[in-house]
Amino acid sequence: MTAPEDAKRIAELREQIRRHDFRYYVLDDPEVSDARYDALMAELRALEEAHPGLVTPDSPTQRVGGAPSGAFGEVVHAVPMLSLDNAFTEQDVVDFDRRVRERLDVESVEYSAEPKIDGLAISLRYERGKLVQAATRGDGTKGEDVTANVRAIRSVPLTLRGTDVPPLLEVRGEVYMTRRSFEQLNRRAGERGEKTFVNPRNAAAGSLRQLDPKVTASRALDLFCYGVGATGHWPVPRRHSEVLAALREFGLRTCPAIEVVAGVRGALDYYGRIGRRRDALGYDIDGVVYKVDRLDWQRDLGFVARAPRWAVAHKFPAQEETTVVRDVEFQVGRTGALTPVARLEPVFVGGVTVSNVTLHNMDELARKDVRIGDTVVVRRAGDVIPEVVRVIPDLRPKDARVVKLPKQCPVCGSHVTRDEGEAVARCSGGLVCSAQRREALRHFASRRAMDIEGLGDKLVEQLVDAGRVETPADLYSLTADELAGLERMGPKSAANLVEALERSKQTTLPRFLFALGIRDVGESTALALATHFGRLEALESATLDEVQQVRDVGPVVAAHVRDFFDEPRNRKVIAELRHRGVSWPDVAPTRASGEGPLSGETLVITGTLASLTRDEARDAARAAGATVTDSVSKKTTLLVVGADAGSKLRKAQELGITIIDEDEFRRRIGAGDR
Ligand code: I6G
Repeated sequence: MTAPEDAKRIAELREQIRRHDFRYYVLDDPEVSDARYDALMAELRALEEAHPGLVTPDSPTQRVGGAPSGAFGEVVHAVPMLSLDNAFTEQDVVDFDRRVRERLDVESVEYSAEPKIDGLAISLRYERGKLVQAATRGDGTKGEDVTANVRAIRSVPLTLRGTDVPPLLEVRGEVYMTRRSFEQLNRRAGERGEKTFVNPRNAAAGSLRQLDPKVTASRALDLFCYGVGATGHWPVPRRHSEVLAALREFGLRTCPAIEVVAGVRGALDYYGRIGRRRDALGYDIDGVVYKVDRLDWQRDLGFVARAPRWAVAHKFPAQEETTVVRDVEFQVGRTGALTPVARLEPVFVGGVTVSNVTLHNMDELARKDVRIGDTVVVRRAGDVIPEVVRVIPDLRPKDARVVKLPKQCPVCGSHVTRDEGEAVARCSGGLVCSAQRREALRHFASRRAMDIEGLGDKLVEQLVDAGRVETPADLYSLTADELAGLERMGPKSAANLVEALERSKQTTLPRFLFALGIRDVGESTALALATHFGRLEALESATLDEVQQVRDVGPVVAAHVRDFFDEPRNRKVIAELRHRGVSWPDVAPTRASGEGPLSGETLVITGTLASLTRDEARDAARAAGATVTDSVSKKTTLLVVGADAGSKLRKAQELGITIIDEDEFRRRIGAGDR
């Protein structure tokens, strides 16, 4: 090609690449594959190498350029970068809205609502559509010049889109790292023995403040824009939401979750919705921001000190806090497993007060190196159980105590064993140990097991401590009179409990097997055992080899099952339970024939089931003889539908396939009602 043709092609390629960047980063709707995009970039690079005179700083090939700088220069913001007032409660937001309406003397206000990204505030300066400077917030008046590094962020356009770009535009936004990129970065750092980052925000900050832009380029940073600073002669739209729409047209990325909401009700509703989606967003947010949408009203409201009167940040409860470990104690579980539990100085985190946190087992405790007296970071995200994220070594007192595994069970004094290579230590006391008895009884009574309504943890504790109940069979000899004599028990609740005990006697074989609390026999294994053998007697007399024939039962679980039934005390308890009237209908066994209640069915499961995970349901269906597949086709004979089912349900309806709900599915596999 001649030079003029090359110049034309270079311009075309740059234009195409910018368009693809826009579609990918701003619209989230790419038009071409990654491979096609890479090919366009490679072609542009080759042409620019052939014609170095045609290279321009805003070419997509020039994101990472120049040698590492020694330091960051200082930038004075043309318009200061303000801070936001915080609201921590609904009442704070109600008060904010009332102040806004009173000052404006209006009935109701529309707010632009958006997630508050947990990243770093940044200001980008575009002159005649070209990115000329990027600066951190700093103290709000002066920040650091991070232009070279911000150019390396792929979602930041080096040139604004369109023919009508303003001569000057300062854009404000938040640089952040997605959780996925953060995890990848930390995994790689861990593999290389390098220091890892504490959270995505720190990783983003560390990456942006790299002296070598090549390092920043390798760190998958992102940007969401949330407003403007200096705007020169740009005819600024009339509403904040329109400003954001205009920024998107210029090729700048804004958060897709932004909405305009009506009044304080709309704002609080938005807060609730975003809060529920928080974990699914893929990036960390620490609240939502409400801004008066009309810009003339924003001007009327003005500022107090360094914060606008027209905006507020409604914060979520912090998900991480620091506190002190007062002690570490060991709890004994149903199977005798000793679990170290940290007793904490109570701390309010993720919306609740946390005073105890499990440390899982000795390996986990050693990995985190938690000692008594340590200051630790505790995290509680959403409904996830709280955890100790890490110790803060600098705050470790000199007399911090290392936690040792006790030699004796803290409850019954039996010796503690820990097998080679096992993380879990166990009390060897079996049902002699009242903690194991208590846990075994709690499990027996639980909803998914015998479902004895009203037999709560406290009551079990009282009955065990009083020596009244030693085995599950003893529960069925309790009378309303003696129950009514217990603490916090009236005659009515005592009568209700006796009734619940009576009701629980009619059960199913899978529930009964699950309730026995055999080590490693969860709900799905119990179901598989029940459908394989059909009758309890068949399982009781099965050899180790025969138990291993059950789908998904390996040698370890089979040995636990065998050990359980070989123990005379366990057989005695089972006999007593049956003697007291616990019974179930037999299940058609799949063992002999390979046949089961679902033999011949080709089954698909869709949506969320309430009582079984997807894997458990698949295992159970297979154990009942079905062939389980992922997608609905003409071969499918049965569709099991849970909550929020989508296209599979529609397709099955179109094909006229039999559709059953979870309860019917449970009935067909012999698992009984939920
Ligand atoms: O720090 C901020 C984060 C997010 C903001 C902000 C924002 O809007 C979504 N908006 C303003 C006006 C300010 N700081 C000053």
